[in-house]
Amino acid sequence: MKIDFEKRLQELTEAQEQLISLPNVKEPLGNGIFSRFKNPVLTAAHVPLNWRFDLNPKTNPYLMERIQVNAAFNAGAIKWDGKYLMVVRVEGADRKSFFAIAESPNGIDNFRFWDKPIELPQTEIPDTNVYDMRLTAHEDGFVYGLFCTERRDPSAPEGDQSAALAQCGIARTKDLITWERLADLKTSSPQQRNVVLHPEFVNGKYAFYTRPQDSFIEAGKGGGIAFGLSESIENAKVFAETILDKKVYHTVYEAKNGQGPTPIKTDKGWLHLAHGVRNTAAGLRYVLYMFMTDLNDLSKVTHKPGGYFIAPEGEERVGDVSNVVFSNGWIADDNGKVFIYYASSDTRMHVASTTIEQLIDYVENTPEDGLTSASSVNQIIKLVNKNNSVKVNV
Ligand code: M1P
Repeated sequence: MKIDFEKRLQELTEAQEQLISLPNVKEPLGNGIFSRFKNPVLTAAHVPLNWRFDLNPKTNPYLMERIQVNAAFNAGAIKWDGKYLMVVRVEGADRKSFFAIAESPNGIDNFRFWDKPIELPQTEIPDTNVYDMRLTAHEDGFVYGLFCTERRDPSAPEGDQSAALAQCGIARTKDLITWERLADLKTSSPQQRNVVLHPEFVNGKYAFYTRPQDSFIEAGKGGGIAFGLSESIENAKVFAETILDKKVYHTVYEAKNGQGPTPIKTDKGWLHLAHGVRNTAAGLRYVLYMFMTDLNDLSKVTHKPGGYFIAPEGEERVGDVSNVVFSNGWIADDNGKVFIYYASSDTRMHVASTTIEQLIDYVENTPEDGLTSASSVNQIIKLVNKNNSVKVNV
């Protein structure tokens, strides 16, 4: 049976155009810290049709998807030539992820992919899978993309086809089109994920946030966000990793945590966004939390609100890996606005907006985790008493 090729192509094109150009709107009210937006900013359905379909009726008479895309998530972000860019983790139906840039004029909707995905050069040992790029515009003049490179564990027995080795891959660019691949980061940890490059030199050295981990999934004894320095970026080595934010019993980061995007410099300190993981009967739950580090001592946490900053909500809770929010990209705009790009359930991208001022207020004035129920009650009673002592007109 023949299909009307032209008609189907037109319908597919119109449906995608409608999705991409849908205006995004802020969710009303919110928590005063940030605002969510109604629509995801990027999904697998945003991926260009000519990456997925053979558009020749002779070789694809049914206009089938020849290359299927499973998800678009965990994007790095940067403002570039006045546009808001995400370097998206696009995952095919074959489970392989790759990087592709999507651009928006306003940061909240109309994200369109560039013509082609990024062609990432390989090291001597090819990557099996790459994901979760963090972008850092470094003061040395390059934009660096640090990402997880995953390969099968060469020491795993033949019967074990899921043992993987995760390490930090490093690439750099000056135009976001041509990327130069550098050697993978060397550390003393058997596995590394969620590694981020600090944007400034520290004592003339490159500074890294790392996440030493014992095995592919478990952070184990190495758990926590660490900080370390490297003389060189071309052959980066961090052998002294100081844990600056560790996992802690009965918190939202008790199982593991990881640095999110590159920290943002403010006059009060460096703002950090990170993810925290805890285990539940329903599996791992990933939330986002924040902290601030000292301007002069980057390994010193000066403020850390208790609990989560963003947790999965509504449809965000469902996807390929449910109950997950993850962020590796945010953009601090010139006017003090901040766009936080976060993925839900390893499936799609969302945006939340706030300001530097609000984030500083949040990290400075939210009570720390008191680590016991009694201390949580105490914090509420203190707030009630404070409120009782002032006359509030509502
Ligand atoms: O599936 C949730 C996340 O799991 C990993 O994060 P972490 O290393 O902290 O466990 C990453 O693979 C990430 O891509 C993924 O979103």
